[in-house]
Amino acid sequence: MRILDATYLKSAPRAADWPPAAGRHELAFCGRSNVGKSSLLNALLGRGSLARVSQTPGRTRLINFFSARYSSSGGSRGELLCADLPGFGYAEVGRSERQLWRGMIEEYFTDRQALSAVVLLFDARRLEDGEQRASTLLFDELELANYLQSLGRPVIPVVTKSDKLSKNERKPAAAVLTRLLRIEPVILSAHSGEGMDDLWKRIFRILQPRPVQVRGSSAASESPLPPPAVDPATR
Ligand SMILES: Nc1nc2c(ncn2[C@@H]2O[C@H](COP(=O)(O)OP(=O)(O)OP(=O)(O)O)[C@@H](O)[C@H]2O)c(=O)[nH]1
Ligand SMILES: [Mg+2]
Repeated sequence: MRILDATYLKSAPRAADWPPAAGRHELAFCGRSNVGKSSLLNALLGRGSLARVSQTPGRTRLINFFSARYSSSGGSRGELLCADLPGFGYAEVGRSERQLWRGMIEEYFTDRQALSAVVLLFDARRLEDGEQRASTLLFDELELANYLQSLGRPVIPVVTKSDKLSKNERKPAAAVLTRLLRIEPVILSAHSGEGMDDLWKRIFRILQPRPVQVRGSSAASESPLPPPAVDPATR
């Protein structure tokens, strides 16, 4: 899997501002504020500072869209879109802003036709102390996973910041999440690069790659292609 180029497209709050998908699949990166969504996106696309990473939680307030052209290990080329979603659970955010977040995210999850998979991030350290503790600490994430599944959106759970756990702690942490979600997560670290290939494999099990759009061709930019197919087996 090789990323040929990756570009920031725009930041958009509502459907009217979303970039046209033009037949491309879209991946969304979603999770608690500061969990590492933007870092994962950068690591996955191999571009250090494409999405803004911050020490300050709640930095990403809008939906940030990116496009990437890739060449798969089999040699086929394609283009996909990525959406870096604003994080939830940031204590400093007031009620009205939280409602804004909810409206923006619900609209995105229900209406974005191109959305083919949601990469949902879980902080490895919240899984360290067993199932019961994790079910409390990760209540919001687990609710969100249920909500996405009720919409028929395929979820790829990711245990991130794995570098914060010892090697012996990683599998048990992932097993806790598997029991809670009944989906096996990918264990990864945006810092060490662990798990990136596994994540790409999971992504491509869901996406059916599309041929590259020819930039500037009227066929690519004007004809609305059918929405990306979703493999029911992966839901
Ligand atoms: N150790 C470690 N730190 C990470 C990893 N991924 C992200 N971080 C750090 O976590 C902090 C937040 O990272 P971001 O990528 O900005 O997180 P985010 O989820 O996009 O945050 P918001 O946009 O504010 O919701 C930064 O200090 C990152 O360097 C990781 O895999 N390992
Ligand atoms: Mg971010």
